[in-house]
Amino acid sequence: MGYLDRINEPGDLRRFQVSELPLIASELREFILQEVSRTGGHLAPNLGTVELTVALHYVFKSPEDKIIWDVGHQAYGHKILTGRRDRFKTLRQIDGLSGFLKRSESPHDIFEAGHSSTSISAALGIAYGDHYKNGRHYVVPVIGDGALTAGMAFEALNFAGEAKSPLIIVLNDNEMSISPNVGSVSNTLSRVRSFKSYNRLKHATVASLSKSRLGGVAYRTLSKAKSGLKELMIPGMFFEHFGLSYIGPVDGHDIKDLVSALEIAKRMDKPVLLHVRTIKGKGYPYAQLNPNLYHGVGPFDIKYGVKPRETLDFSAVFGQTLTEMARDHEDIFAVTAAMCSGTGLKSFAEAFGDRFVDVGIAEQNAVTLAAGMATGGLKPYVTIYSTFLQRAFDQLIHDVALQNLHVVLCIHRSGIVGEDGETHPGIFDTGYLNLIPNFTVFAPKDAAELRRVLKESYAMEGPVAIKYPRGGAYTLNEDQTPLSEPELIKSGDETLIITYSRMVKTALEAQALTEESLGILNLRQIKPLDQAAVLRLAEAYDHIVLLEEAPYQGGVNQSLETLFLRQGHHKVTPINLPQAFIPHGETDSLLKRHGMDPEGILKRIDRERRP
Ligand SMILES: Cc1ncc(C[n+]2csc(CCOP(=O)(O)OP(=O)(O)O)c2C)c(N)n1
Repeated sequence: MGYLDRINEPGDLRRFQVSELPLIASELREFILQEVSRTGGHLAPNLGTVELTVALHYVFKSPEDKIIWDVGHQAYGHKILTGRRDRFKTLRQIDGLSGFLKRSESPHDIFEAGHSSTSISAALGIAYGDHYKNGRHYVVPVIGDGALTAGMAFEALNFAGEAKSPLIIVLNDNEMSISPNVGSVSNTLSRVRSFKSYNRLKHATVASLSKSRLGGVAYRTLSKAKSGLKELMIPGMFFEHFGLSYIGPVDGHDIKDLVSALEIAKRMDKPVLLHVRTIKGKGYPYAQLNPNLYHGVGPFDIKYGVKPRETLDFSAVFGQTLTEMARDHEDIFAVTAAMCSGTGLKSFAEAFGDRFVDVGIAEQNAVTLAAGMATGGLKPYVTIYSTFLQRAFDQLIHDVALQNLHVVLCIHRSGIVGEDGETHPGIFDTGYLNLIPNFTVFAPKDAAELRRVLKESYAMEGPVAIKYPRGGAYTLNEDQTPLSEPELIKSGDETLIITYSRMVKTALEAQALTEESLGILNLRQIKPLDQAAVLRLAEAYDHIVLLEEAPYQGGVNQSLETLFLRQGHHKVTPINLPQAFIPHGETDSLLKRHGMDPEGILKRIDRERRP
């Protein structure tokens, strides 16, 4: 019987000696590697936090003490140690365990996330609640150096000195976001890490202080030393200015040191930041060598590692096209918020390093920075996943649209995204972009149309958004009709399906399954909609099916249904996603669940037609 078989909740872990913890960590690492190789998921972040997870659950009594994982993509070890080992094989599958924290899964999942940099704010709120109820529990946000680049994290740090209950911020510093981390905070952390002699001293101090009952007091005295000495002794002055006592850097793979450092942090009487150095991908050589590639993976063979992707996805088509365009136009800039490879910009970054800007996990900064570029006559292409663009809603309105600036938003992973689940679907972008004046919004049907829209976007005016889904790219046809007009892909008898983006392909697949001839209209420019053209093209049909991979509220279907109902001579059937959070699972299964697969669409048409 292995160690993990004997740990069904964190209390079981605390029955072991500290000297046994490395063995538990090693079993946990192997378990994560085996399971993720079968299910896919976030690998490198989880391999890097194994020892930290064991130490945290050893020192703190969850769930009374609150461990709050930022993003939650590194919390697989936490899931396994908190009673979910048996269900781990269902990770990220439909109706299985979520890849992130879920309050409904376990009382140990204190706060849900998926988007980064929320943990310190949430911890402060939780500490308020604890204090109000006269609790004295530890509140422990665990945040990565990447997540620390976001405005939200800084807003919370600015307030952290006010924490009411004992707050211990654990900084999991692996020098990586998904790509190498960027910016001044990252540079500051490198300087802190490079205090070699200090590290040894501090190392010894942490170890020896932890052995003595007076350790906490002695440490406090050390940290209250006069400022010159303090600068020398405490490289984490940066955090001290935020009213936090700094401990570190501590080797995040040495469990004994971690336990000692956490114990010291517990004894301090003010908010603490514990700086832990970890190695992303630790223990699996492929992942350790290429943590970027192994950040999130599909199923793979442990022996050979992840296979390079053979097919192009829409993000790659975007990246290739923008790189080509940048050769011809020297004013094109690409702006990303920590998602260089995810948004297909790797070759752009290599070819045009001086026109590639990665601002870190800072979507608001990315959008407003692009707005600034546009005022100076540059042509910024801001590339962001749909779900993360939600962070920059006000910047879209206030900084881009209000000034009618020519910023081109390239919105990746629009629509259902699959295994990442409720925090990640890009299903709200049609609704929120529809609300904003001045924006022209395109949702191309395929790779060729994406290329065309990108190329034509260069000469457009005002704010432009182009959105495309996650997954393999394909081309349905090459057409040259003006982009601002809807494209009649095929005419039919009674029923016309009006749709956009990847649902055009789904409509064509539905057509292939039926004898009846369906009309299919590709909207592609979904804002402003050419309503007169839509009405004209729909005139000959009795039944209009509006097919949209987004909720009805605020979507294209809502405005089109109103338009058709006002005309009064059509039967209209809108097919939409529900106004709900879409759980995790494989994309096609989720679309099917919501009747947005070819068979589901035909069934719906049939049902609506029955008298
Ligand atoms: C608001 C937001 N933007 C982008 C992402 C995508 N993302 C997920 S994890 C990650 C890197 C986080 O880096 P860090 O906090 O250092 O954790 P690590 O993965 O290195 O353990 C990014 C950019 C996100 N989750 N949330």
